[in-house]
Amino acid sequence: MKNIAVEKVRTIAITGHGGCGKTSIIENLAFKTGANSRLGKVDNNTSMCDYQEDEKRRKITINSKVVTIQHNGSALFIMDTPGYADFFGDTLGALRVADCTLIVIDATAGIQVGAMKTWKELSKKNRPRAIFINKLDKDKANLESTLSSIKKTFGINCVALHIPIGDKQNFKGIIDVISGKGLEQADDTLGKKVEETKSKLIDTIAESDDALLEKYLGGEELTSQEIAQGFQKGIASGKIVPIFCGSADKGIGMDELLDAICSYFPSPKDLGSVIGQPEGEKREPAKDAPFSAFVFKTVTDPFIGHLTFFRIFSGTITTNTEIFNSTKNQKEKIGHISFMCGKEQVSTDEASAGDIVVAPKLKHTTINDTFCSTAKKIEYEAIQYPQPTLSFSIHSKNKGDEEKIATGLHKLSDDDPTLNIIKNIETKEMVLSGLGDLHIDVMLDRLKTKFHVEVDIGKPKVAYKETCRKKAKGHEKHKKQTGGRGQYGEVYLEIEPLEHGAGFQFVDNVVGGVIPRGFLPAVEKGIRGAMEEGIIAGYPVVDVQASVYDGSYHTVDSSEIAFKIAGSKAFKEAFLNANPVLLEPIMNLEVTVPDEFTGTIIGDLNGKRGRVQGMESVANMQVIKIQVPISEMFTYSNELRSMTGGRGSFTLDFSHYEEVPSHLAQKIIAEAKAEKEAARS
Ligand SMILES: Nc1nc2c(ncn2[C@@H]2O[C@H](COP(=O)(O)OP(=O)(O)OP(=O)(O)O)[C@@H](O)[C@H]2O)c(=O)[nH]1
Ligand SMILES: [Mg+2]
Repeated sequence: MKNIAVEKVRTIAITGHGGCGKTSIIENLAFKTGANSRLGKVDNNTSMCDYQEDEKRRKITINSKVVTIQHNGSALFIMDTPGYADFFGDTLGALRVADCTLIVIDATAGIQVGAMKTWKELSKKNRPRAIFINKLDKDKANLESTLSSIKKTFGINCVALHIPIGDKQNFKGIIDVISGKGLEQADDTLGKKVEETKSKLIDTIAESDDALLEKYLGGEELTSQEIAQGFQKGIASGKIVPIFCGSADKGIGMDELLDAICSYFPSPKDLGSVIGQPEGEKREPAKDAPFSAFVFKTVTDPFIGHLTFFRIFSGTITTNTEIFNSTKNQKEKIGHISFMCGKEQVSTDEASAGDIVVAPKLKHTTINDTFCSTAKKIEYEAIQYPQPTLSFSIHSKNKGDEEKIATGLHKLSDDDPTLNIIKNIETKEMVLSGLGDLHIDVMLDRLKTKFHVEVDIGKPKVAYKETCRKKAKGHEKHKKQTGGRGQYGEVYLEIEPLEHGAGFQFVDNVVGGVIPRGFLPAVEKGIRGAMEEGIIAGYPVVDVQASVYDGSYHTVDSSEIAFKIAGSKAFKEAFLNANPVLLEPIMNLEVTVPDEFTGTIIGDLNGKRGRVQGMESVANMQVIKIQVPISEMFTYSNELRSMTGGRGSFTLDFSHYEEVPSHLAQKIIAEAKAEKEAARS
């Protein structure tokens, strides 16, 4: 940001389980710093973040938002993220560009799946994070048990910086153990607690830095400057995770959180140079470095048009400049740039390292693209989005709307990589896949309100996948002579299984020019087409390698289409011989029920092929953690309601793919065949 040094920029994602209070916290921060003139509330639809009609109606965050705040000479780019697993795609985008993530935990519910998920994601690369324990004003709030489960689950390097004065209805303030702010309100007992917490914090700070530890063990006291610097360094390196607390509803702990963000959260400078591709390329987070940025979000809206959100990693950009999209290998003209504040855009003529900005009407850019200067190219690592797990067939309510539906859904999926639309060539059916039924429901709602078309949805379908378990060979000679020019292409190939998640690899093992190089892309296209359509049950094929090792061509009759067909058929033959299997999505299910229902719930889930992973008791409730195939879960909300008289709740979250037991696979394959036959007749 102009006139603000990179050292004073903070880019923060706020994450956590659905309903823990993320949006409410941001509303407080925006109000306290004057970014919003009034205090927005989710409950009465005045939130600046949850501004979309469906967010107001459902009272949840569906898409991430950026709120740009200035406070005491610092620039804060705060990202609100959705807590529901169904919208995790947008959360991943925010995590990718945040320098630090604040994970919010509801003190009445403890650590829930939403918090766990972000933690795991950030742990992969030891990224900086902090924790905020919210809702301390509520009767059921339990700070002590929340703190101990944080230490048990996340580790002892999670240390409290803030401790509350009073609790529940009497919760009235916060003490900052480093600065001692708020201490004047503490009685003796609380004063002792502050001392203990401070000493634990200093122990952790000392342990995170060799030089400090040496001094500390030598019996010397650390100076306040050493404590502050050690704390900041420890957070930046992921060695220390500070814990804050408060109540977004009562506005307690918010000023202290703001101050801590500015004082201790890492700036882009603290995290050092940003690594990209080709190997060895990196950029310094400085305003005068070559420009580079990463696109983590796009929004297409009939009212605001098309906006591209990007985080600048290095350099400075001004309006009306040409930049280079290194992922697409295309130039882009940046006309306007703005900072975002909920839905409001605040134009700027300049933005620089650390900033998150938007640009309208870009022609070639999509999510996951890198921008850089034309003179110095770099490409940053893409966000790995989860695969959709739940699919529905959809049909137009009004005849003739099919084209409009396809266009609308494609536009929605451009902004949401976890939404997939496939038209099944065999059955002519359109299949929409997403991360859960809420995701699909919201998207179909948007199709209606934004694109004015309605669809009927069929039965839920599991997003099965096909793969193979052994090597096998396939051959096809495609030869046709129908009048004039004929068609000729012959392909020999061998397929073999790849590790889970590897996707597809095409290998060219052709020697002696038996298939001219120019025809190999057509062979690959044919194989990819066959994989997309599926072979044993119409589900996409994954994790295989196909190597073409022989074939033949004809100087006159060979064409791309002939090789495409030969490639597709040879692949199908090989796949059928390679011990094909079906894979199904397995979900992490967490069911929270009063103690007395535990036996019933576990019994029921055993019958659903569930595998218990663990149990935890929170107050008088049991949290049962279990892995279960998604195909068993479609009617679970109704079942749980009737088993517990409405006293149970659950969350469902994708875990991994696993092979479908063969007796069930046979049934699925037979059903797919019958469906195909029915579509043909
Ligand atoms: N009593 C109390 N209620 C709170 C507090 N913070 C949030 N709430 C309420 O909890 C509900 C959820 O708050 P949100 O801010 O929408 O939570 P969120 O984490 O943004 O939810 P999602 O975006 O849907 O994941 C709302 O009814 C809030 O008023 C708090 O500190 N105390
Ligand atoms: Mg929210």
